[in-house]
Amino acid sequence: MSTTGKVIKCKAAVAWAPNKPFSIEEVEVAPPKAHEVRIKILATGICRSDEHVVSGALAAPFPIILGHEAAGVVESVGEGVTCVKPGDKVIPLFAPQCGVCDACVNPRGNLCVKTDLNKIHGLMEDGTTRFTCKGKQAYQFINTSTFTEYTVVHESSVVKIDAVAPPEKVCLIGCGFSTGYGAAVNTAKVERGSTCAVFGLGGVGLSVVMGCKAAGASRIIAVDVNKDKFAKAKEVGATECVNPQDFTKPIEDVLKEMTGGIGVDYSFEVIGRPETMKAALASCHINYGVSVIVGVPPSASQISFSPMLLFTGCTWKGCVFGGWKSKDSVPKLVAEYLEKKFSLDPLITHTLPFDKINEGFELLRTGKSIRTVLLF
Ligand code: PAD
Ligand code: ZN
Ligand code: ZN
Repeated sequence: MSTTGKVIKCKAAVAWAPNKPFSIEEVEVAPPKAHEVRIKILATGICRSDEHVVSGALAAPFPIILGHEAAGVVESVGEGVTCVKPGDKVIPLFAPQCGVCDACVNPRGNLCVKTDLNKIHGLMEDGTTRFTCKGKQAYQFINTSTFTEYTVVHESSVVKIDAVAPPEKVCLIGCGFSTGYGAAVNTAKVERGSTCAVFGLGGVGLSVVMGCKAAGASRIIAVDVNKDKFAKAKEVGATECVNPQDFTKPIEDVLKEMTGGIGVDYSFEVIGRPETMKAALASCHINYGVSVIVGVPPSASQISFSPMLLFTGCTWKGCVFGGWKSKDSVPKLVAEYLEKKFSLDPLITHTLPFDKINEGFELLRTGKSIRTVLLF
């Protein structure tokens, strides 16, 4: 029996309030309106950005259906949608690509105006959402919402991928892998023979390490307070691992010493803390160092730092989704994965049924997982 045009009742993990476990609830998912697409989610990863909303670090409205790193199949499309059709295998795009705004037409840009990342409002373009739970509207999350059996996204936030791609792996191309890898190859433009430092060795940080390695960096110094992350970091390309807690002096001084007093060519903050953002900047070569903020800053945070660091020539920048134009790049990254140009296996430490989502978040909070993939 076709579900096209009808409300679908299905299971979703609803976050009712900050710092509370997810509740698996029956939700009603409305049919897609014009230029929208309803997707059956097949697999979704758990990313620290979801946890930032649960912990309250990243401000968002509640109740909300989180999740943004997924792969699925198109169930139905609204009027006017031509980019995908029912049955297509797809990846939802938390960084949309409308194709016509300033950032989309500029080759240097990728932060489309349709993004919901600046100040998360959790609504579709008409000011409503497609989710109802217990008679209440549940908010959507950064143009995606994937902790649900079905979701609805705008057509600028979905792209078709190769039908043979395994959803339980390529879901990571929807966020963690692409974000980290792209931060190295697109945003920093790491050069062959260079020295890099990567702060934070979660799924995103390890993907930065992979990007630095692919770009030909000769030294990749991996920094984390959890030494259990070091073996995996070395497996994917780190040449040295450092735990800041093993030193009394600041980590930037440790990194300067390790590089003969000059600092690294490229540094990446992949944690989401103002203090480590400053330390990553201060670890760079004072003249031509480039430091990239990848970790999501807490909504209320501010940074004070010596402008001398920028005056002497350092570059401090950030990137969303690794600087990739999402619609153009995600199908290509999936194709490269299928051609075995990179592996996602080292990033996936746990696979759980969707119902065990709270267990998956606990693995992230306790530092035991890199990526947990939830299967429906
Ligand atoms: P994760 O929690 O799996 O990894 C973070 C790592 O940082 C862990 O291994 C921690 O042990 C380590 N860490 C924590 N505190 C420190 C410290 N003081 N010094 C050194 N290491 C420390 O997260 P993730 O890999 O899923 O995400 C990393 C960040 O990237 C997070 O802030 C997330 O929100 C952000 C992100 N940004 C984008 C984007 O588009 N910019 C996309 C996806 C994720
Ligand atoms: Zn993410
Ligand atoms: Zn755009």
